[in-house]
Amino acid sequence: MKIESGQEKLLEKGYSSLVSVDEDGTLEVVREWIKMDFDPLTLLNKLADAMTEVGARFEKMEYYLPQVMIAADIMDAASKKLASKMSAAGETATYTGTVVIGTIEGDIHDLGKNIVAGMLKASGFKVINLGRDVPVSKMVASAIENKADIVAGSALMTSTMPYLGDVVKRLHDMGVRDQCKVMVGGAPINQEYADKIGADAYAYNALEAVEKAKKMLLK
Ligand code: B12
Repeated sequence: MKIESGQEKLLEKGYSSLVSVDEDGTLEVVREWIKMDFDPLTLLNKLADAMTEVGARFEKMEYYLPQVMIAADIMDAASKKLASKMSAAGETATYTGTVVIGTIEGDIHDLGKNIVAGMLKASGFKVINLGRDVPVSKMVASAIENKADIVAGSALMTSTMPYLGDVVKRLHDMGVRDQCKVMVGGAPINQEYADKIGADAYAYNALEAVEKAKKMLLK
């Protein structure tokens, strides 16, 4: 997709505002973006990159936890505003399939998962977002109840990532493993881990999640 220079400037401003934990600056960019009728996914993706940078600075001990929490709140507010624009886009996109998505039990990190959910919705998927700290049993029950094509699980902690494997096991145990695909993601997950637990797909970010979800359902 070609990005015009006006968009590029706004994208950079949005990125630097969120990285500097500047609420007013970030939300002003979001308002301007919506007013200009630019594609909400493009800004959301850029803000996701900014949030990843905030995370990296926290890990390098350049930022303290309160700064991360404020940045997370700003990201949340921005996502909600952009999501309302995306719902409109989702209504006009062709139906692609049903996805049940959640952050797995024990884990409350939901910013990335919500971005993935928003992008899937805007791309035509019916998305059932179960929220965060979702028990394995609930993920599977919801997938069966909604005849989901894909169960998508997010984990941000090494302590919670094994529960994604439990989702695959439970689908097996209930005799429904062949009825839906399992897609996993989150910062500690990689392709190797996804293969190890028997997931059908891993995606590094939300854009890739949409691509892989579409590809899986074409097979
Ligand atoms: C923001 C944040 C928080 C926020 C969460 C706010 C929220 N509503 O989500 C708050 C401050 C509340 C928080 C709390 C905690 N946190 Co925290 N947090 C982070 C931080 C800094 C950034 C995470 C984030 O939002 N990134 C930005 C988003 C956009 O990226 P993302 O989540 O990775 O998502 C992208 C991809 O991964 C992918 N993706 C994500 N999900 C999915 C799902 C699917 C299906 C697919 C395909 C793709 C996909 O697409 C997304 C968009 O591109 C990370 C550090 C880091 N570098 O990740 C630590 C981090 C994850 N937290 C950590 C910890 C330990 C905690 C706490 C236990 C801290 C504490 N002592 O209280 C608690 C968690 C309590 C719990 N039970 O969950 C550790 C985990 C360590 C580990 N290896 O297990 C990290 C790595 C920080 C660290 N180095 O210590 N945290």
